[in-house]
Amino acid sequence: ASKDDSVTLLDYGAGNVRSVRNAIRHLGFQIKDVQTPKDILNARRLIFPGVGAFAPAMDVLNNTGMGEALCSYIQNDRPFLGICLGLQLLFESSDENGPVGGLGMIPGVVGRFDASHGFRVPHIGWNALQITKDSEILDDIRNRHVYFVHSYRAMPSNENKEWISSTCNYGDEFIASVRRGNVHAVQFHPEKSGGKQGELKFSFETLPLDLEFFSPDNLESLVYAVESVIACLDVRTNDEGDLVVTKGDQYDVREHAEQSKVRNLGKPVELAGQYYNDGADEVSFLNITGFRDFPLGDVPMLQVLRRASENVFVPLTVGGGIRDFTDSNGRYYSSLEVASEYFRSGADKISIGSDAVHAAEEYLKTKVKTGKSSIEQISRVYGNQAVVVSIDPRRVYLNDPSDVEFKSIKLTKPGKENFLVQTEKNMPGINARQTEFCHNHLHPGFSADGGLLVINGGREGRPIGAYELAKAVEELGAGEILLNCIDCDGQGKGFDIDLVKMISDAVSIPVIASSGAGVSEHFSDVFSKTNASAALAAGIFHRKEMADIAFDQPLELELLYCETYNM
Ligand code: 1PR
Repeated sequence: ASKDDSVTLLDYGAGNVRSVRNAIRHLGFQIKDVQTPKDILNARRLIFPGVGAFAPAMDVLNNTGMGEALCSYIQNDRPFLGICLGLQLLFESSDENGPVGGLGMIPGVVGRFDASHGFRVPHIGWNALQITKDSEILDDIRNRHVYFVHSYRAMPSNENKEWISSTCNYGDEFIASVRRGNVHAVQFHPEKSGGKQGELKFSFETLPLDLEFFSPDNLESLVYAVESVIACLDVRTNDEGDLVVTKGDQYDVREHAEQSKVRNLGKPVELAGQYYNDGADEVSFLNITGFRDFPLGDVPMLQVLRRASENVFVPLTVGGGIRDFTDSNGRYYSSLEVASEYFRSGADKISIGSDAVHAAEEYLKTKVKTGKSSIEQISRVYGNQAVVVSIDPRRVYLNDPSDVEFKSIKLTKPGKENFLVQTEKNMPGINARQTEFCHNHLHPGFSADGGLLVINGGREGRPIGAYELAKAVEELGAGEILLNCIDCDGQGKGFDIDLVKMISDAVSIPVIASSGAGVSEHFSDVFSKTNASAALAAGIFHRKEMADIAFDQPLELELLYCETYNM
């Protein structure tokens, strides 16, 4: 493609189109933004990376006249690529907060995945396609997996079969891509399907342009796991005022020597790029002091995201400080506004920690969904799949499970090494009442994992169990749970299998196991013994061990993929 070729992008401002922008620019194309419906009609080729939920997207298309322009553009068989919601909107209607009418170009209703098949909803992660029709854009995808993130899907039927170019199986067989003439749309994210399989060449001649988003040179890497390995960067401002990647031991990020300085492991953008190149399936940034600083005031964090998304072509999650906030001038920001800024800066998903605990406590107390919590507000606009809840549980040992009202579990490996009772000394900020609680209930057999949830980076304990919290946030609309474990964090001794099992069995949304990875077996262990969908690690990456182990041992994980996926 020649450099003066341009691509028109329909970005209605609802979310992260940055990754698509970056991928297009990466190829040397210029982007023209749609400002008016006329720009659609005049486009030489149009990309529509629909983001967010169906109803708000249709509202924008209807209210601006862009929907009408889009229909006539497509009816005239002009070069078009829809991505994700950009595919779904072509159908007649969607059940997402609906029924809501769509553009009506393709017969069919977009419905929610049926969780009763035992598959977790949303469908987040890598999957293979069954290609049913020749389509240049799929040429390079034939033998590899691509990245999906969605709760709703369109199903093949007699009425729409002439459109379908590939399907995918996730409990149901659903439409992965459509093609008619010059009109293409895909449910997966080509711009996020890089990573350890090598880069994805997304040939798109009819546009006509060659979207070589990525170029695969290592076919060996096609053998890989459906479970994702996520590299996590805990980010905070150090005492000198620089935004640095840090990493704690059981959430304590200060050096023990060197006058208690915040550990500085490097620059966030550089490290994210490095972990992407090493083959991470996803990258997460957690702004660990976001609870006390206003994240929109934290411009460097937004810049980190913007810059990271220029070179990282796998999903990016960002967390820290997502809550309603009033700044020093009295200006009120809703959690939705805070999240929107993160999405605009390059996040594909946002992660809520402390505020989710408050929302769950309120919900468990009143049993009323007010629609006002951050989880509800953000998932309504951006979809459940964009909302991760990060849980920070700390073990509490019990004499008897009936000592607490929370669900507790019997440890599979009780023993001396498990008596990691936190005291105020090694866990600053846990208040006296809770410390006493731990001592009084110390017993070898039982652990109420997450009997106390902590918020504000471990500085405040809350009396709610990890199990109760997970169930509540699922009901409120979270699409994924990031399950940390303070006791295991930074220890390198393996994930808390008992905890991960309890939570991943309790909910039907995907659970990311986090904290404790030290060697590659820890990943296969957590995938084989629990229903975790992904595993997140930090220290192992920082110690530069990861590139040599988990990513380069796909075969072991492939077996797990067969076992767990072909249920
Ligand atoms: O509460 O919405 O502002 O979000 C704050 C976020 O920051 C939460 O997701 C919370 O988990 C996180 N956080 C707060 N304080 C710390 C800390 O370390 N002092 N870090 C912290 C959480 C946990 C994982 C870590 C894994 C894997 N870090 O992200 O990376 O435990 O580590 P490992 O593989 O080295 O064992 P809010």
